[in-house]
Amino acid sequence: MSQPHTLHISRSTRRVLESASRLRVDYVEAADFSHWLAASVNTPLAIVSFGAPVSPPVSCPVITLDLPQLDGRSQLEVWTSDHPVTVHRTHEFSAAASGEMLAGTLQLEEEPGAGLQATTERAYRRLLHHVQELGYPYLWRIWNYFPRINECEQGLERYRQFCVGRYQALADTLPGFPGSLPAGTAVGTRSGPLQLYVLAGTHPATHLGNPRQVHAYEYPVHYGPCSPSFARATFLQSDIHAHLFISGTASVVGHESRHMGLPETQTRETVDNLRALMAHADELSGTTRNPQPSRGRYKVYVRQPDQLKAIQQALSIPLFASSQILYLQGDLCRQELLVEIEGVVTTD
Ligand code: 3EB
Repeated sequence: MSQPHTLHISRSTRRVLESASRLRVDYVEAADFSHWLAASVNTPLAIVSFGAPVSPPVSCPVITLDLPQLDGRSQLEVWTSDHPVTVHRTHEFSAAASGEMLAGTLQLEEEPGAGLQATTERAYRRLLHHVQELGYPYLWRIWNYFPRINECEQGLERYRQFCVGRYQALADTLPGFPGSLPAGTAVGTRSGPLQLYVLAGTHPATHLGNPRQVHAYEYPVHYGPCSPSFARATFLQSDIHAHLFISGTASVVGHESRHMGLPETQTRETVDNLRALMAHADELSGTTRNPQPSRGRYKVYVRQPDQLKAIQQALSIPLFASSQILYLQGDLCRQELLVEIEGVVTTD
């Protein structure tokens, strides 16, 4: 008799047979969340709340940010997967893994006298340790939040201290730095600890620059002793869908802030930056986008609530016609910046 037949499936074939898990992000009215969840075929990976309570309680990471929503609504940002989700938790780190992706959050209180630089370095070292240990070493997208971002402490602005701590941890622990840095956001909250939120994967994604801007990780030293460690966008493609994660984008051309004191003009400059970034991503991925991007979910951070109307006015354009926009009050990393826009554009 012949040996029992064993079917060997190559790794590349298996990748096609076992389709990738589908990542989704939705903005859901907090009051409708129970109904929405009951009707959804997907499982939550992470929920970001801007002050609204999350009911029913979920086992996945919940990140509560003190960034008031400005348009009178109370929405949750809900990340889901269509594959089974496994939750991991230690006292400081909480994560949900699904197939080849993981959503994780790490929060650290600033101990009196420690300094934001040291707190940030510690937070990033631990974050990297956890995602590497769980088998998700590739960073796809990172959000950073902490209070009093423009205040000076121990002779250095807190945002710049944050940049030094982040740089020191990542330059030391992230293979391929700075080319492997993902899309990022750093925004000032009204209160709270240092809060990091990350999407990471078992395989790398593609990180992009913006043709209208200098890489943030190559900013001149004038902006702080260590440059900001993030890419302008990250492109993630699987056999079933593609996401473009767009970093916090502001009225910065080259490396200089433009249009001091003019919220509407800053918004238009920001939109020009977004268009350049999306065109660049299309070029690299070889797709031609329809005049309307497929499905956009944008968060707009507004420094001064009384400038909301002017900013909304500037965003009433066809580019956002098939998108959802969440307006949040947050402080931005340069004193003169009045608005910053980040987003996820998804093509199925
Ligand atoms: C800029 O272009 C605006 O330090 O992680 C945007 C997004 C900005 C992320 C960060 C900073 C960060 O430099 C500021």
